[in-house]
Amino acid sequence: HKIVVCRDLGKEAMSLLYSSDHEIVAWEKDSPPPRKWVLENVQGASGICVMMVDKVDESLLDAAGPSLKVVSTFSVGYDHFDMAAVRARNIRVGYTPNVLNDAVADIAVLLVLMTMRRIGEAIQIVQEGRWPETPWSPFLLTGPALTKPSLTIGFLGFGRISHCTLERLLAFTQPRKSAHAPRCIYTSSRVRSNQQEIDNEYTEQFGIATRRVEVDVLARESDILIILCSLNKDTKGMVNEAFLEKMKSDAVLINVARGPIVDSTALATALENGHLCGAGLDVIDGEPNIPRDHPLVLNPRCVVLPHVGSASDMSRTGMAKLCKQQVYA
Ligand code: 8YV
Repeated sequence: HKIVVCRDLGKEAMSLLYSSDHEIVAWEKDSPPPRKWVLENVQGASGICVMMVDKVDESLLDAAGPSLKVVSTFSVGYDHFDMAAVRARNIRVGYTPNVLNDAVADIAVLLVLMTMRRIGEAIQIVQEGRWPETPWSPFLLTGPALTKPSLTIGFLGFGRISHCTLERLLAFTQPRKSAHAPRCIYTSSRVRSNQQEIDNEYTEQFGIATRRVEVDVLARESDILIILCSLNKDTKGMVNEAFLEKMKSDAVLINVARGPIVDSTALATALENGHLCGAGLDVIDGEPNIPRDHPLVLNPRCVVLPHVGSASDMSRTGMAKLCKQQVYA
């Protein structure tokens, strides 16, 4: 079989690929291949390994032709796939769940801590040499505490990474069994007839009250609101002006999912008007073309990271191996 690999997947995964009997055509660079290269090389391929930035659309599937059996992406998200086109051709999709749960959950917690404790602003004071003229005062750079009694932790989307994030956050909050224990609320696109049963199981699993709520309850009641859902036509722009207006003024908003779920203009306005304590974004609409004068980059209450959620050595190696395995499977 001919297998086209659209990036250097690292030593381990690449040598596994090359040690097979298949014909490997690889763009062995860190930067994405020109679209022209992809369209020319996928012709007659049985499998293709792609990244988040490589669009899997009609043009790619047409260029590959009827030989194509599987497209495997080096990501857990597959919003870069035209799934209707893929399904219509009976092509299998590979992706990389689980291996990145811990790395992304770590970054979610990091952003919670950074935004609640206003670390972005604090770093700026030191880096810009403003410390000497910033007089110490008792409430300089104070923010909400994770030990706040009855803290409400909200998740927009409650899958594997959310579970890992919640588990970590509970190490910072009031004890699970105390009178002021935190609680968890979440939204889910799946409507289940046994919802109560599922929430009881979650409550048992995490040791705190956990229940599914409607989106506006999530916006209104969360002290920490973490976006961890997939990007699709329903979630695109879901965190808009109306959503942000409902949020508590001392809440933090964290996005470790996909940029377009949040309306950046509405978020910048909300932060400027003091509608929110802060925002932590590992992803942002329009990435990577984010100029340094982007209103969210300029806002001291907003921490913007260049999409590094899964960037631990272990998870990226796991993703590379799984991406390769999915093609072969
Ligand atoms: C990757 C991600 O950095 O897995 C995902 O969906 O967003 C990240 O882990 C990116 O997708 C690399 O292709």
